[in-house]
Parts: sequence; C-alpha cells; structure tokens
Amino acid sequence: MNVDILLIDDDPIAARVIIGQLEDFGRPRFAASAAEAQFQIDLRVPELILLDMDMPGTGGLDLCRTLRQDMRLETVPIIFVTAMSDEDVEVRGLECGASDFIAKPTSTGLLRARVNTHLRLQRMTRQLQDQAMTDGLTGVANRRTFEATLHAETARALRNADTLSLILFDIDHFKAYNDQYGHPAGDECLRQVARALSAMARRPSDVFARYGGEEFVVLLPQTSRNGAMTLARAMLARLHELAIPHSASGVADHVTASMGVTSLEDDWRDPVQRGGNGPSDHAARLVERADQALYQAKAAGRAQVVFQPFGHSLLPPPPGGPGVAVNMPGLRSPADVAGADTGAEAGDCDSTVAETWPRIEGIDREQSERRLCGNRELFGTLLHSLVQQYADFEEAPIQVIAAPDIARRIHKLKGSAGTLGAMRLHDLALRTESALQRHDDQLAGALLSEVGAQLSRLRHDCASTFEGWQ
Ligand code: GH3
Ligand code: MG
Repeated sequence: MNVDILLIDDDPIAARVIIGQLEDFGRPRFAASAAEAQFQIDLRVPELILLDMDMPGTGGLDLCRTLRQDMRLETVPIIFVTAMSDEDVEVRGLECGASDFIAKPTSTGLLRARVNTHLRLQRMTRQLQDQAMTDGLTGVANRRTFEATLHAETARALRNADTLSLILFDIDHFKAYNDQYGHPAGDECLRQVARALSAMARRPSDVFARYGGEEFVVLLPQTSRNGAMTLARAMLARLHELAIPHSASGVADHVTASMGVTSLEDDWRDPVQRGGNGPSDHAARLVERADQALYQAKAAGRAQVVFQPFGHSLLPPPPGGPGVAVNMPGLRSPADVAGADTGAEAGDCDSTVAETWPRIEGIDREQSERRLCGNRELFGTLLHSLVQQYADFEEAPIQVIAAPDIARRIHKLKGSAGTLGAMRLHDLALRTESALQRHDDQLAGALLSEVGAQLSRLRHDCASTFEGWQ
C-alpha cells in the first residue's frame, strides 16, 4: 500500500521511529518546520498529516489552525502526536481542527490502526461529497453543482470582464421515446447522450450537468457566443453521428435535441442599463435567456440551436443581428413535423407591428410580434400551449403551490411568458418565483392565484381572437 502521508516533526529521531512504524503504508514525506510543511503541501496535497504538537516557533496548535484554513486540506485528517497527555491540551487541539491524538512514544499497532481508521473515514467522506455533486443516473454533475458553479463563475466573469456562455438543451420527444422503447432504454439513452456530449466540453472550467429529467446544461466560462454556438452545433452533429434510433420522434429517425444558447458579453454587462443587481441576477438571467432560446428552438421545429443575446430586450440587438437558428441535416421535412410551425425563423426580427397582429390585454404586441417574426399562427399555437400547460394553476393554485416541482414550473412559465410578450404574466411569475425563493409561501400562494386569473383572462381573450380555441 502506498499512502501519501506527511509527517511534520522537528525531532528527527522521533520522526525516524514513526517513519519505521509506518513502513506498511509506504514512505511518508517529512517536514521539520512549518515552512517545510507548507512547501511539501504546495508540492502535493497529502492524504493524511501527522503533526507534532510540541513544534517550536509557531507551535503545533497554531500550525494546525493555519492548515485547517487551507481549502485543499478540508478533508485531510490531521493527527496530533504529543508527549503531553492532558485533557485540556487535547480539547485545544480538537478546537484547532485536529482529527485525533496519538501519545508519544507511539505504539506501532495503535499508530497504524488510527491511521487506517482516518484514511477510511476520509475516503468515505470524499465518496459522499462526490455523490452529492453528481447525478446518479448519468454520472455527470448534478443541478446543485451546476448552480453553485454558475454563481461563482458569473461573479468571476463580472469581476474580470470575461465572457460566460450557457447552453441549455433538451432531448426531443423523449416521452415518446420512453413510450416506444421502455423506461430502462430511456435511462440508457440519457446515459449515452450524457457520456458522448459531456466529453465535448473539454476545458477544466467547463461544467456539463444534468439540469433535470432529459434536460442538460453546459456552462462555458471565458467562452464567447461564437465558441458556444460552435460547440452547440458540434453537439447536434454528434447526436446525429450517435444515431440512437427513435422511430417515434417525428423530427428525425434518431434521437435529437433542441438547444438554447446565451452569452454574457461586454456589451450586455452594465447592471445599470440592464436593471440588474449583481451576480445572482445575472446568473438567473443567463438561465432564463437560454431557456427562452430553447423554447424557441422547440417551437421552430426542434433539433436545432437558437441563440438569444443576454440583454437584448433592454438594449438594441448586437451587431450580427437577431437570434440565430441552426438546423441539422437528416431531418424530416417541416411538413412532417406535427404541431410545429417551422416556417418561422426563431429569435428576434426587426419589424413594425403588423396591423393583423392580435391585440390582447396583457400582451406586449411589439415584443411578441418581433420575437416571433410576425408569425401570427405560431403565436396562437404557442400561447395556446402555454395556457394548456399551466391549466392547473387556474383551477387549484393552493394545491399547486405545494407541489415539489413548483419552482421549476414557475421559472419555465416566466421564461415562456417573456418570450410571448405576456408581460403581466411574466411579472407575476417573476414575483412568485422570488417569493418562493424567500420561502414566503403565503405571498407565493396569493401571487399564484393572480397568475391563475391572468391565465384565465388570456384563455378567454385568445378564444375570441384565434379560431379553434375553446
Ligand atoms: P419535447 O420535444 O417538447 O421536449 O418533448 P418531450 O417528450 O421530450 O418532453 P416532455 O416534457 O413531455 O417529456 C419528458 C419525458 O422525459 C417525460 C419523462 O418521463 C421523461 N424522463 C424524465 N426523466 C427521465 C429519466 O430519468 N429516465 C427516463 N427514462 N425518462 C425520463
Ligand atoms: Mg424533451
């Protein structure tokens, strides 16, 4: 067995005895002072530290306290070796972050047993930490890890004036895949997709995570819009190569995904112009924009990438123009795609509000018309599907608020309402989301009732505007 143990002791004789006693574990590294210990740790983080409590200079207790402040040593056991067997000393040692004590002169059996115990505990702790960070089914990072990294990376991007991009993608017609091939095959499909596409986010700071169900997210620090779009397109192409059969897809004969991309870039970062309050606002908005882009990719026929600039609704579109949709080869013709209107370009288009664009209370005409490139029919279809999707909000808001997925649904509703220019609904969803985050269930319940009422109004107004609505 070869374990990387660091022994810190200013007494070379005592150290030699301990090194001999630990020979079963391999040869420990040795440091005779705090400075040497620091040098060894910087060289490589050890698996376990044995520390002489009676060190001169800063002393063992001070050194232990310093080591405990080092994040790299968070899970590394530090065992004090001491000739002082006094309860008070032991208490002070534990308060400084020591994991255990061994009395000098050390007994070989006891020393080995203690070292073994702490190594085992440390491995279990690391395993648990890894499990808490990864998704059990696919082995990629989980949502929690993504969210923690998203906040840290957004703060870093704002501080350093770096770009930060996000890809959010969702497997197309995955419910139909499960229905056709069974749930275990669905699980295997998710594993395959995660394995193949996560390998493409290669930089150490990239995070590929399962966002939920059949939805994944890729966080790309220091990556521009072009870089993120290139990667997203390459991911679509990889799915095409993987060619996992999906005969019930309706989009292609293999598994495809729809992707939404957004980038926090220089032009869109000014919090005053953007109306934001700092990193957490920017982080939430990144997800929201990617989600809106994904929604548009779905609406425009699936199996494609749509880009949405980070701040375009508050600022003019960047040079390079409107949202970009990228279609994949090998897809069925638009006419085959049930329920989707692929005649429209996804993303923003510059145009004035056409006279025929519906006037509906609570809908910002200009915004919805621009976002859907004047495609009135698509607008009707999407609004109809939004109202259908959240019909339960109209019927029983109080029960709905207790559902475990309520935060996610409200978040989705907010994004979809924004895309459709349903600004009153968007604003209500935003406030509900914020109340839920503050665990103010009473306010969230009241707001959700208003959301339900607004949805009812939309249903009513739209029924008189679009044919075939009931
Ligand atoms: P769309 O193209 O609009 O995304 O359609 P969809 O069918 O993919 O979307 P929908 O949200 O209707 O269905 C998602 C399905 O994904 C339903 C759910 O059973 C399935 N799913 C979610 N998580 C898992 C999982 O862990 N394993 C399996 N096998 N299926 C899952
Ligand atoms: Mg899906």
